[in-house]
Amino acid sequence: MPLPKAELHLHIEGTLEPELAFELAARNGVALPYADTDELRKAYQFEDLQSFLNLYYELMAVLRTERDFEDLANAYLARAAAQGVRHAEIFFDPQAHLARGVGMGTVVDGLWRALGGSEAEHGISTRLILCFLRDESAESALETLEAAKPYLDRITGVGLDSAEVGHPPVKFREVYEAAAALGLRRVAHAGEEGPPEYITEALDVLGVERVDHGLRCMEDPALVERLVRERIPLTLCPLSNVRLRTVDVLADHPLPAMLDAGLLCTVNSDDPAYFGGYAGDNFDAVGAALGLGEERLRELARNSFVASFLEDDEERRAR
Ligand code: ES4
Ligand code: ZN
Repeated sequence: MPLPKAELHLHIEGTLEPELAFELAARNGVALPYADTDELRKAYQFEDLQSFLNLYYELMAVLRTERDFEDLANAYLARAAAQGVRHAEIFFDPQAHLARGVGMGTVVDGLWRALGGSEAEHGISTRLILCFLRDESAESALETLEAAKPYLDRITGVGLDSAEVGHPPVKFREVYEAAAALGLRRVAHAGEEGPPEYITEALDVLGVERVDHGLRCMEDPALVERLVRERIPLTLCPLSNVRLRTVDVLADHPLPAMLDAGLLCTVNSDDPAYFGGYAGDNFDAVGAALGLGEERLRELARNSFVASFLEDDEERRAR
Protein backbone atom coordinates (compact mmCIF):
# COMPACT_ATOMS: atom_id res chain seq x y z
CA MET A 1 0.00 0.00 0.00
CA PRO A 2 1.40 3.42 -0.94
CA LEU A 3 1.69 5.99 1.86
CA PRO A 4 -1.40 8.22 2.15
CA LYS A 5 -0.35 11.67 1.01
CA ALA A 6 -1.60 15.07 -0.16
CA GLU A 7 -0.50 16.54 -3.47
CA LEU A 8 -0.02 20.31 -3.22
CA HIS A 9 1.80 21.17 -6.45
CA LEU A 10 0.06 19.79 -9.49
CA HIS A 11 -0.81 21.61 -12.72
CA ILE A 12 -3.89 19.87 -14.12
CA GLU A 13 -2.81 20.76 -17.68
CA GLY A 14 0.47 19.00 -16.92
CA THR A 15 -1.36 15.70 -16.40
CA LEU A 16 -2.28 15.50 -20.10
CA GLU A 17 -0.80 12.16 -21.19
CA PRO A 18 0.07 11.71 -24.89
CA GLU A 19 -2.70 9.11 -25.37
CA LEU A 20 -5.39 11.47 -24.03
CA ALA A 21 -3.92 14.37 -26.04
CA PHE A 22 -4.41 12.40 -29.28
CA GLU A 23 -7.87 11.23 -28.22
CA LEU A 24 -9.00 14.81 -27.54
CA ALA A 25 -7.32 16.08 -30.72
CA ALA A 26 -9.37 13.58 -32.75
CA ARG A 27 -12.58 14.36 -30.83
CA ASN A 28 -12.17 18.11 -31.40
CA GLY A 29 -10.69 18.08 -34.90
CA VAL A 30 -7.47 19.69 -33.69
CA ALA A 31 -4.29 18.90 -35.67
CA LEU A 32 -1.19 18.11 -33.61
CA PRO A 33 2.24 18.52 -35.22
CA TYR A 34 3.25 14.98 -34.15
CA ALA A 35 2.52 11.76 -36.05
CA ASP A 36 1.73 9.67 -32.98
CA THR A 37 2.30 9.29 -29.23
CA ASP A 38 5.83 7.89 -29.73
CA GLU A 39 6.87 10.92 -31.75
CA LEU A 40 5.25 13.23 -29.18
CA ARG A 41 7.08 11.50 -26.31
CA LYS A 42 10.38 12.09 -28.14
CA ALA A 43 9.71 15.84 -27.76
CA TYR A 44 9.85 15.47 -23.95
CA GLN A 45 13.52 16.42 -23.75
CA PHE A 46 13.77 19.74 -21.97
CA GLU A 47 16.65 22.18 -21.64
CA ASP A 48 15.00 24.39 -19.05
CA LEU A 49 11.61 25.64 -17.85
CA GLN A 50 10.88 27.60 -21.05
CA SER A 51 11.50 24.68 -23.41
CA PHE A 52 8.98 22.66 -21.38
CA LEU A 53 6.44 25.50 -21.26
CA ASN A 54 6.50 25.78 -25.06
CA LEU A 55 5.28 22.18 -25.41
CA TYR A 56 2.92 22.47 -22.42
CA TYR A 57 1.10 25.43 -24.00
CA GLU A 58 1.13 23.86 -27.47
CA LEU A 59 -0.56 20.64 -26.34
CA MET A 60 -3.29 22.52 -24.46
CA ALA A 61 -4.85 23.27 -27.86
CA VAL A 62 -6.69 19.95 -27.58
CA LEU A 63 -8.60 21.09 -24.45
CA ARG A 64 -11.78 22.75 -25.70
CA THR A 65 -14.97 21.56 -23.97
CA GLU A 66 -16.22 20.98 -20.43
CA ARG A 67 -16.03 17.26 -21.12
CA ASP A 68 -12.34 17.57 -22.06
CA PHE A 69 -11.52 19.18 -18.69
CA GLU A 70 -13.66 16.58 -16.90
CA ASP A 71 -11.86 13.71 -18.65
CA LEU A 72 -8.46 15.28 -17.94
CA ALA A 73 -9.21 15.64 -14.23
CA ASN A 74 -10.74 12.18 -13.91
CA ALA A 75 -7.68 10.59 -15.54
CA TYR A 76 -5.43 12.42 -13.06
CA LEU A 77 -7.56 11.51 -10.02
CA ALA A 78 -7.59 7.82 -10.95
CA ARG A 79 -3.80 7.72 -11.29
CA ALA A 80 -3.28 9.77 -8.11
CA ALA A 81 -5.60 7.49 -6.09
CA ALA A 82 -3.57 4.46 -7.17
CA GLN A 83 -0.47 6.16 -5.74
CA GLY A 84 -1.95 6.94 -2.33
CA VAL A 85 -3.06 10.54 -2.91
CA ARG A 86 -5.95 11.34 -0.52
CA HIS A 87 -6.11 15.10 -1.06
CA ALA A 88 -5.11 17.23 -4.06
CA GLU A 89 -4.77 21.01 -4.35
CA ILE A 90 -4.90 21.47 -8.10
CA PHE A 91 -3.53 24.40 -10.13
CA PHE A 92 -5.12 25.52 -13.36
CA ASP A 93 -4.05 28.18 -15.88
CA PRO A 94 -7.19 29.99 -17.12
CA GLN A 95 -5.27 32.59 -19.14
CA ALA A 96 -3.84 29.87 -21.38
CA HIS A 97 -7.40 28.77 -22.18
CA LEU A 98 -9.02 32.21 -22.39
CA ALA A 99 -6.39 33.08 -25.02
CA ARG A 100 -7.78 30.25 -27.17
CA GLY A 101 -11.39 31.33 -26.71
CA VAL A 102 -12.14 28.75 -24.00
CA GLY A 103 -14.00 30.55 -21.23
CA MET A 104 -13.54 30.46 -17.46
CA GLY A 105 -16.91 28.68 -17.14
CA THR A 106 -15.90 25.87 -19.49
CA VAL A 107 -12.71 25.28 -17.52
CA VAL A 108 -14.10 25.52 -13.98
CA ASP A 109 -17.41 23.74 -14.68
CA GLY A 110 -15.58 21.02 -16.61
CA LEU A 111 -12.99 20.45 -13.88
CA TRP A 112 -15.73 20.51 -11.26
CA ARG A 113 -17.64 17.71 -13.01
CA ALA A 114 -14.69 15.53 -11.96
CA LEU A 115 -13.68 17.22 -8.68
CA GLY A 116 -17.25 17.40 -7.36
CA GLY A 117 -17.47 13.61 -7.37
CA SER A 118 -13.86 12.93 -6.48
CA GLU A 119 -14.31 12.00 -2.79
CA ALA A 120 -16.96 9.40 -3.66
CA GLU A 121 -15.34 8.25 -6.90
CA HIS A 122 -11.62 8.31 -6.07
CA GLY A 123 -11.38 8.86 -2.30
CA ILE A 124 -9.59 12.17 -2.90
CA SER A 125 -10.68 15.52 -1.48
CA THR A 126 -9.75 18.46 -3.69
CA ARG A 127 -9.19 22.20 -3.83
CA LEU A 128 -8.74 24.39 -6.92
CA ILE A 129 -6.03 27.07 -7.15
CA LEU A 130 -6.22 29.58 -9.98
CA CYS A 131 -2.77 30.49 -11.27
CA PHE A 132 -1.79 33.73 -12.97
CA LEU A 133 0.78 33.46 -15.77
CA ARG A 134 3.68 35.64 -14.64
CA ASP A 135 4.90 36.22 -18.21
CA GLU A 136 1.56 37.91 -18.96
CA SER A 137 0.81 41.44 -17.77
CA ALA A 138 -0.42 42.48 -14.33
CA GLU A 139 -3.55 43.89 -16.06
CA SER A 140 -4.28 40.49 -17.59
CA ALA A 141 -4.02 38.90 -14.13
CA LEU A 142 -6.52 41.43 -12.76
CA GLU A 143 -8.92 40.72 -15.65
CA THR A 144 -8.55 37.00 -14.96
CA LEU A 145 -9.43 37.44 -11.29
CA GLU A 146 -12.46 39.49 -12.38
CA ALA A 147 -13.53 36.71 -14.77
CA ALA A 148 -13.23 34.20 -11.91
CA LYS A 149 -15.60 36.09 -9.57
CA PRO A 150 -18.70 34.04 -10.51
CA TYR A 151 -16.79 30.84 -9.68
CA LEU A 152 -15.21 31.72 -6.34
CA ASP A 153 -17.36 29.18 -4.49
CA ARG A 154 -15.17 26.54 -6.13
CA ILE A 155 -11.78 28.31 -6.02
CA THR A 156 -9.75 28.17 -2.81
CA GLY A 157 -6.73 30.23 -3.73
CA VAL A 158 -4.48 31.88 -6.26
CA GLY A 159 -0.99 31.00 -7.45
CA LEU A 160 1.65 32.31 -9.82
CA ASP A 161 3.35 30.17 -12.45
CA SER A 162 5.01 30.06 -15.91
CA ALA A 163 8.35 31.69 -16.85
CA GLU A 164 9.87 32.97 -13.61
CA VAL A 165 13.08 34.87 -14.39
CA GLY A 166 12.39 38.52 -15.25
CA HIS A 167 8.89 38.36 -13.75
CA PRO A 168 9.37 39.04 -10.03
CA PRO A 169 6.48 38.64 -7.58
CA VAL A 170 6.17 42.41 -7.06
CA LYS A 171 4.66 42.67 -10.56
CA PHE A 172 1.53 41.01 -9.09
CA ARG A 173 1.17 42.98 -5.86
CA GLU A 174 -2.20 44.47 -6.79
CA VAL A 175 -3.89 41.26 -7.93
CA TYR A 176 -2.72 39.41 -4.79
CA GLU A 177 -4.12 42.21 -2.62
CA ALA A 178 -7.43 41.90 -4.47
CA ALA A 179 -7.37 38.09 -4.08
CA ALA A 180 -6.72 38.40 -0.34
CA ALA A 181 -9.63 40.84 -0.02
CA LEU A 182 -11.86 38.19 -1.65
CA GLY A 183 -10.80 35.68 1.01
CA LEU A 184 -8.61 33.62 -1.29
CA ARG A 185 -5.54 31.72 -0.04
CA ARG A 186 -2.21 32.68 -1.64
CA VAL A 187 0.71 30.65 -2.97
CA ALA A 188 3.31 31.38 -5.67
CA HIS A 189 6.07 29.61 -7.56
CA ALA A 190 9.35 31.16 -6.43
CA GLY A 191 12.97 30.08 -6.41
CA GLU A 192 12.55 27.40 -9.09
CA GLU A 193 14.74 29.13 -11.69
CA GLY A 194 14.50 32.55 -10.08
CA PRO A 195 16.76 33.86 -7.30
CA PRO A 196 16.14 33.58 -3.53
CA GLU A 197 15.07 37.26 -3.52
CA TYR A 198 11.89 36.21 -5.37
CA ILE A 199 11.01 33.92 -2.44
CA THR A 200 11.41 36.78 0.04
CA GLU A 201 9.34 39.03 -2.22
CA ALA A 202 6.56 36.42 -2.56
CA LEU A 203 6.35 36.30 1.25
CA ASP A 204 6.63 40.04 1.94
CA VAL A 205 4.81 41.55 -1.03
CA LEU A 206 2.31 38.88 -2.07
CA GLY A 207 1.69 37.46 1.41
CA VAL A 208 1.96 33.83 0.29
CA GLU A 209 1.39 31.12 2.91
CA ARG A 210 3.26 28.46 0.97
CA VAL A 211 6.05 28.59 -1.61
CA ASP A 212 5.97 26.40 -4.73
CA HIS A 213 9.43 24.93 -5.35
CA GLY A 214 11.48 27.36 -3.23
CA LEU A 215 14.53 25.24 -4.01
CA ARG A 216 16.92 28.17 -4.35
CA CYS A 217 16.32 29.29 -0.74
CA MET A 218 19.33 27.08 -0.01
CA GLU A 219 21.57 29.84 -1.43
CA ASP A 220 20.53 32.19 1.38
CA PRO A 221 21.02 30.89 4.96
CA ALA A 222 19.10 33.82 6.49
CA LEU A 223 16.13 33.01 4.27
CA VAL A 224 16.28 29.33 5.24
CA GLU A 225 16.25 30.38 8.89
CA ARG A 226 13.20 32.54 8.29
CA LEU A 227 11.30 29.80 6.40
CA VAL A 228 12.03 27.39 9.26
CA ARG A 229 11.03 29.92 11.93
CA GLU A 230 7.79 30.88 10.18
CA ARG A 231 6.99 27.26 9.25
CA ILE A 232 6.46 28.20 5.58
CA PRO A 233 5.85 25.01 3.59
CA LEU A 234 7.77 24.37 0.37
CA THR A 235 6.19 22.23 -2.36
CA LEU A 236 9.17 20.50 -3.94
CA CYS A 237 8.95 18.57 -7.20
CA PRO A 238 12.08 16.41 -7.48
CA LEU A 239 11.48 14.69 -10.84
CA SER A 240 10.50 18.06 -12.34
CA ASN A 241 13.77 19.60 -11.12
CA VAL A 242 15.80 16.89 -12.88
CA ARG A 243 13.81 17.06 -16.15
CA LEU A 244 14.06 20.87 -16.25
CA ARG A 245 17.74 20.69 -15.29
CA THR A 246 17.45 22.72 -12.12
CA VAL A 247 19.22 19.77 -10.50
CA ASP A 248 21.71 17.65 -12.51
CA VAL A 249 20.72 14.24 -11.18
CA LEU A 250 18.27 13.17 -8.50
CA ALA A 251 21.11 11.98 -6.24
CA ASP A 252 22.22 15.65 -6.02
CA HIS A 253 18.78 16.94 -4.97
CA PRO A 254 18.99 19.17 -1.86
CA LEU A 255 15.89 17.59 -0.25
CA PRO A 256 17.85 15.77 2.51
CA ALA A 257 19.76 18.97 3.37
CA MET A 258 16.48 20.90 3.36
CA LEU A 259 14.88 18.42 5.78
CA ASP A 260 18.01 18.51 7.96
CA ALA A 261 17.75 22.32 8.02
CA GLY A 262 14.25 21.95 9.48
CA LEU A 263 12.33 23.16 6.43
CA LEU A 264 8.71 22.02 6.05
CA CYS A 265 9.23 20.17 2.75
CA THR A 266 6.62 18.32 0.71
CA VAL A 267 7.13 16.13 -2.37
CA ASN A 268 4.87 16.65 -5.39
CA SER A 269 4.67 15.89 -9.09
CA ASP A 270 4.24 19.31 -10.84
CA ASP A 271 3.48 18.12 -14.41
CA PRO A 272 3.52 14.33 -14.11
CA ALA A 273 2.69 13.53 -17.75
CA TYR A 274 5.84 15.40 -18.80
CA PHE A 275 8.30 14.71 -15.99
CA GLY A 276 8.11 10.96 -15.64
CA GLY A 277 5.96 10.37 -12.60
CA TYR A 278 3.01 11.03 -10.32
CA ALA A 279 3.19 11.73 -6.56
CA GLY A 280 3.98 8.16 -5.51
CA ASP A 281 6.63 7.90 -8.24
CA ASN A 282 8.29 11.04 -6.83
CA PHE A 283 8.26 9.53 -3.31
CA ASP A 284 9.74 6.26 -4.62
CA ALA A 285 12.39 8.07 -6.66
CA VAL A 286 13.64 10.26 -3.80
CA GLY A 287 13.58 7.28 -1.47
CA ALA A 288 15.82 5.30 -3.81
CA ALA A 289 18.13 8.05 -5.12
CA LEU A 290 18.61 9.90 -1.82
CA GLY A 291 18.56 6.92 0.51
CA LEU A 292 15.57 8.24 2.47
CA GLY A 293 14.25 5.59 4.81
CA GLU A 294 10.67 4.82 5.82
CA GLU A 295 10.79 7.39 8.64
CA ARG A 296 11.75 10.29 6.34
CA LEU A 297 9.16 9.29 3.74
CA ARG A 298 6.51 9.21 6.46
CA GLU A 299 7.64 12.66 7.59
CA LEU A 300 7.19 13.94 4.01
CA ALA A 301 3.72 12.41 3.79
CA ARG A 302 2.77 13.93 7.16
CA ASN A 303 4.11 17.32 6.04
CA SER A 304 1.87 17.22 2.96
CA PHE A 305 -1.26 17.19 5.15
CA VAL A 306 0.12 19.80 7.57
CA ALA A 307 0.96 22.10 4.65
CA SER A 308 -2.44 21.62 2.97
CA PHE A 309 -5.40 23.99 3.15
CA LEU A 310 -7.51 21.31 4.84
CA GLU A 311 -9.10 22.21 8.16
CA ASP A 312 -7.87 20.13 11.12
CA ASP A 313 -10.85 17.76 11.17
CA GLU A 314 -10.69 17.23 7.40
CA GLU A 315 -6.94 16.67 7.67
CA ARG A 316 -7.40 13.91 10.27
CA ARG A 317 -9.93 12.14 8.06
CA ALA A 318 -7.72 12.35 4.95
CA ARG A 319 -4.53 10.96 6.52
C1 ES4 B 1 5.24 24.78 -14.42
CL1 ES4 B 1 7.35 23.32 -13.58
C2 ES4 B 1 6.49 24.79 -13.79
N1 ES4 B 1 7.04 25.93 -13.40
C3 ES4 B 1 6.39 27.08 -13.61
N2 ES4 B 1 5.20 27.14 -14.22
C4 ES4 B 1 4.63 25.99 -14.62
N3 ES4 B 1 3.46 25.75 -15.23
C5 ES4 B 1 3.35 24.44 -15.41
N4 ES4 B 1 4.44 23.82 -14.93
ZN1 ZN C 1 4.75 24.06 -10.91
